[in-house]
Amino acid sequence: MTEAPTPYELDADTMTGGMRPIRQAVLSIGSNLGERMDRLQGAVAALEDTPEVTVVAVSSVYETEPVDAPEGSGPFLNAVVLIDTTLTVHTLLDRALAIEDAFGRERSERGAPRTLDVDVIVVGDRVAADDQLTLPHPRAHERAFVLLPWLEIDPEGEIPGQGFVADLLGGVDTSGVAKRDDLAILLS
Ligand code: PH2
Ligand code: MG
Ligand code: MG
Repeated sequence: MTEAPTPYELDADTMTGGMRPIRQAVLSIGSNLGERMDRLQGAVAALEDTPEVTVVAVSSVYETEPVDAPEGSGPFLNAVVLIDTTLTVHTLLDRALAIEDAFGRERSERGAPRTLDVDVIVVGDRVAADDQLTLPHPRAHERAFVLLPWLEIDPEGEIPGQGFVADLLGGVDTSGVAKRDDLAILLS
């Protein structure tokens, strides 16, 4: 006999109205073109202004060597932002892309220098794959420029299917990631 589906298992991305639970999400922000620090600060301010998003913590700013980027790409400034949100993953992604657009990102070849990149890394324990969005982010677990800032603000951080951030960091090269103590993203 098959079991009856439990009526208590809710899907946070398809349920309607004010019923959606608050989930914690992790965003990676980066810039390697123009006024890099202004872009990161602007991105965080825009997140703070987003309905149904509460910015919980922002990491230090890290200067990072480009990974998987075209020859001659300049260094990035990267940071990680923790948010609480009731948005669906697709609305959150739309918001991330709108923030990129607001800061003048031009969409060209993959890996090309970007004024601002806002990547959704994890949303709660959501695992998803469709044309627009793969969760967790498929490369985050091997990227020191994501893991190191993330660990700083979320020591218990975990990537569903991959493991704890603290453990994953043991398997990646962190030599290209340096904290910039002279820079800071401010919360309003
Ligand atoms: N983003 C990429 C590709 N390479 N390298 C660093 N250091 N930081 C980034 O944010 C980054 C990258 C694609 O989004
Ligand atoms: Mg990216
Ligand atoms: Mg991106």
